[in-house]
Parts: sequence; structure tokens; C-alpha cells
Amino acid sequence: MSDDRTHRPPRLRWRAGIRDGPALAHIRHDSAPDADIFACPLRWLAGDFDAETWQLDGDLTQGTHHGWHYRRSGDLVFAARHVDDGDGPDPQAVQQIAHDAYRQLFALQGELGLRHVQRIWHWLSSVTAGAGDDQRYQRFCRGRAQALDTPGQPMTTLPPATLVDSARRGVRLHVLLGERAIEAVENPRQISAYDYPRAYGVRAPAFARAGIVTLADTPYLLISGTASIVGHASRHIGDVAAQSDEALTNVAAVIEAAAHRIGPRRLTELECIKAYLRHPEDAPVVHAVLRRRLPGVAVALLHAPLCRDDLLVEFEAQMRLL
Ligand code: 3EB
Repeated sequence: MSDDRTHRPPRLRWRAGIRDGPALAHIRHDSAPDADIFACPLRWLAGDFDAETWQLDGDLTQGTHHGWHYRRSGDLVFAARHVDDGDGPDPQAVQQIAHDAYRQLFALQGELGLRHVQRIWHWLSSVTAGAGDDQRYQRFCRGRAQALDTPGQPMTTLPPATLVDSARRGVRLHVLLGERAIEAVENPRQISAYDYPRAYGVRAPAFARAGIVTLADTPYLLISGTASIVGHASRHIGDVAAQSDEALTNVAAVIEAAAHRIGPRRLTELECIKAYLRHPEDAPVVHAVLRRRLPGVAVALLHAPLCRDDLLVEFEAQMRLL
């Protein structure tokens, strides 16, 4: 008799576009005011898909806890949260919102019995507004770091993450929660974000460059928002084509850094890649770079200013390993 496990198709599927029927998450790339909380609050510019579906066998449940809205199937949860801060002039408010969002995330995890954040996305409107230590992104990083200082909090391994601007006012977060521990992957070409020097903020950003995760039995390499940063410095200021190439070299370096666990893999094996662009008019240039270096990979280009003023483009990507 054959071993069932080796022949069963993966229970989880990522699909480009909105698929009919129940799903763990339908994620539209939609900045409209009436878009739901599971939407990615950015304007879609170009590419092969303008929405995503995480499909999963099994019964779905949904609920709300601690300000988080979630959908669950088995041991996998997709959760979303939005706080409208009025784009307020008080930078400490952003810090508090970030702190509370992470503390409430930990409470949600306790409630659901899911100890491991597999992936997190953050959208922060007016991300680089405010001067020096009061810049909104830097204040966000302080609040997040303070939440992570909480004794006993479950995030002992930092997850892969993205943080970009939001076309919707305030702070939105999406998370994938699971039962299985994640394995963080760092990029040897870049200083780990959690080790960035003081010049980038009072508290460093808390995320991993990538994670090897298991989403409902399906192994994935999830690659964080990746920009034209070498060491800790932004490169190719003002040159979006060169930034695109450098950022893709970083994506390739992260894949290479995971090779001891996932084997040798190519950029073209990515399931999809998303590009966040500061300037919508750069879309044709970035699209051309992606077509050249990642032929056949599904791409989406979205309008999103990034958390450093000198970054023009950032990529995030995922690779299904089964
Ligand atoms: C960088 O490499 C680019 O603060 O959660 C990318 C992904 C970035 C996540 C975060 C920030 C974050 O520093 C910025």
C-alpha cells in the first residue's frame, strides 16, 4: 500500500486573483474606502494579479478578538486589524498603536492557541512623515520593540515582514498564525534589520529577512520586504532600475542563504513577487526588470512609499517548497 502522506496534494494553495468559494483569505489590492479589512490598502499599478486567495481544505471559522478579525481552518489563521489614527500630528500615538497592536496580537495568539506568527504585513499611512526620532516609522518601531520587550511574549523568533505606506489612513496589519515554529533566514549581504545602527531609529525594526514556515502542512519560504540596501545603507539613490536589480540580488541572496535547508533554488521558482513602488510612473521600468530576471513568475506592482525616503522600490516574494 502506498504511503498516503507522500501522495496527498498540499492542503494550502495560494492563487492569483479572487477564487470562488470559501477561502482562508481573499486579499484584494484595493485602496478604496469601502474595501474590507482583508484588503491590501494600496493602489494596484500593473502586473499579472490584483488580488490573492489563500485556499485551504477544511471547515472555516471566523471571529473577532482583541481588535483582530480572523478566519481559521485547522491550525492556520489569517488575521487583520486596522486602526485609524487620523494621520495625527502626535507621533507618540503611532508608537502606542504599534505597541497595542502587537500586544493584542499576542493575546489573540493565546486565545487561539497558535504560538507562531508565520508572516506579518504592516501598512502605515504617511510612513516617513515627522522629523528625526518622531518620524512615524521610527515611532512605529519603538512601539513594536516595547511590545516585544514584554516578558513571556510568544514571538521568540522574529517573522518575515513587510512594512510600507498605506493608502488608507492609519495602521493596518495582516498576519498568518500557525502552530509550527518558523525558521528565520538572514541575508549575508545585509545587516539584520534588528541590528541596524542607532541612526535609523531609537529601536531597530524587528523582523527576519525571510522565514521557512509550514502553512497547514505546506512548506514555504516567505521573503520579507527587500530593498536596495547593502550592509545597512541604501544604494543607487535616484536610480529605480539599479535599485530593482540590487533588491533582486538581495532576494536571490536570501534564497541562497536558505539553501542548506531547502536545496539550491532559482529566482524563477518563486510562486509570486510583489513590487512596492514609491512613484507610480516607475512601473514600466520595474516591470521590465522583473520580466527579464524572473520570466514566468506572477508579479504585482503596487503604489507604496517606503519607510526610507531614498528607497524607490521594494520586493516581497514567496516560494512553495512542495
Ligand atoms: C528594510 O530592509 C526595508 O519594519 O517591519 C522591510 C520589511 C522594511 C519590514 C518592518 C521594514 C520592515 O529595512 C524596510
